[in-house]
Amino acid sequence: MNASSQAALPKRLRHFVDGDFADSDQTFANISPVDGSELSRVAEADMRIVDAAVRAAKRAQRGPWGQLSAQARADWLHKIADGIQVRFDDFVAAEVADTGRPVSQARSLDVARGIANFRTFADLVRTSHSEFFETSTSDGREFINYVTRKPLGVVGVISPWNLPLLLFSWKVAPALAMGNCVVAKPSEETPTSATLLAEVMRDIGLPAGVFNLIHGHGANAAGEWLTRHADIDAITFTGESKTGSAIMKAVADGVKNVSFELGGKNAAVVFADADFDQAVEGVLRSSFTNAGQVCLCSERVYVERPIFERFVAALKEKTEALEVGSPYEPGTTTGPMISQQHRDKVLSYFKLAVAEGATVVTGGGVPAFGDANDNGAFVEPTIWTGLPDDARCVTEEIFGPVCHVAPFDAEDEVVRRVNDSAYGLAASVWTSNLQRGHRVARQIETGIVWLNAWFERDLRTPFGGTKLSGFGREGGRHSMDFYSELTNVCVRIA
Ligand code: NAD
Ligand code: 6OD
Repeated sequence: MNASSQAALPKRLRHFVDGDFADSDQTFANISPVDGSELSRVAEADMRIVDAAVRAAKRAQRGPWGQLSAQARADWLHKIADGIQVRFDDFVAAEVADTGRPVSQARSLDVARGIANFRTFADLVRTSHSEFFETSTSDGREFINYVTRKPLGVVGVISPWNLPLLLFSWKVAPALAMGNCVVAKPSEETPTSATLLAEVMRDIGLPAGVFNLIHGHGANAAGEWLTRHADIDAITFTGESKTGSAIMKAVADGVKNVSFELGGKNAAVVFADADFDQAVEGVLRSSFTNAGQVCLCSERVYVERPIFERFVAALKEKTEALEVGSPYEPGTTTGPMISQQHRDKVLSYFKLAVAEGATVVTGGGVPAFGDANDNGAFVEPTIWTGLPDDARCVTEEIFGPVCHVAPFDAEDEVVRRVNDSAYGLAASVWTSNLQRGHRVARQIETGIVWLNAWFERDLRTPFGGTKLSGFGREGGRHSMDFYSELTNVCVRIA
């Protein structure tokens, strides 16, 4: 894949409402984070478009989609997955162009997971079963109780830029599988793969109104208007914790269902008995995958003191071997920040770390290329040591290719330090002592703990966070629970 693969991507990105593409007079630029060029113009939804999308979704939900059997909905989800598979390379080109991530990552993670999300929820809904109870009373009457699932209605999906198709489809797929219709807004930074998905929906003939796409910004724009729309029955959101808080306020009056996957300040813990090379490789991945722009990335690394110096030296060597640059250059491992604005935020933490007293082990600056990539949003992968636990760089989510490595002396001490965080999304623990691994994992206050692993996903498991990292769980039956209402039917039989 090279820069010319972008040529096949649409230059005007439009909404998809009631089965048709719809434009807006107002547009905004979709800017390449690789070289600052304009990739496309994107329609900016006004209130009228948001309203039309919600009304179309409601009609479809009360009409054809709401009448379909679970089996028929599952068949549609497989058709969507097939449609993505057919245009696999276009989706890869979209993710690479919008985000600058390596092609290999877009292929093996982003687009592969987009397909898997639709197939997994198709199979789950097809094979799902319900609860059933036989009930007898003391005066001899008998009943059966069973539980049936109904769709929520119209679900608003709002997603971020860091794993565009993966996170968008992670919510659209189960919402549709459970019989809801959807109005979905991708991040304004990464609008292309969602537009291709709308093309797939059109091309496979998905009934009009079942899937609606609106483009636009968040606060006081399409995102917020979606959350405030009276006919939206639930909001499922992935993004920053402070946006989650704003959405929670916006939906409060309507008492709408919400599911939130929010920010993190995740820890990696390396015990001295860990397989050293595996732990270094694991922390390299968990800190620098997607240039640190994965909500699960570890920005806090705690290493048991006997191996601390050796670990920092090994991590430094591997970090300096990362190839930062354009995804269109062979060998690139690490792309840019999503935007100049986000790069400014990350660079402000690079400056703050020094002011807070950090030792910069490696990185801390901006790479120079001597070509158009100097207009991109690149930063150097960075490692710090020497900060106190209450430094802002150790407590606040940065969302860039950066980690702070600190020594620890005892198991209970490191558990306390890991848990001393406003966030609770994920952690990874590296040890060859399995008893300790289980013991520590059970004490960590996060939604997921990986033992000798990182970002390995089984889509049937609950995914979500505690504290500022979120509200509710999605994945497997947890998604089925969120995207449906349960009704108990109680039948007198004797
Ligand atoms: P963001 O919160 O700025 O934006 C996410 C989406 O919300 C965008 O589509 C945006 O337009 C919209 N939005 C913004 N303000 C809104 C408002 N007031 N009302 C309605 N919609 C609004 O997040 P981001 O910068 O795109 O993504 C990065 C953040 O997402 C990081 O904090 C990261 O940790 C988090 N994240 C969490 C998970 C998870 O699973 N927990 C996954 C990925 C990213
Ligand atoms: O793997 C997932 O299902 C998921 N929601 C990952 C989130 C990654 C955050 O950037």
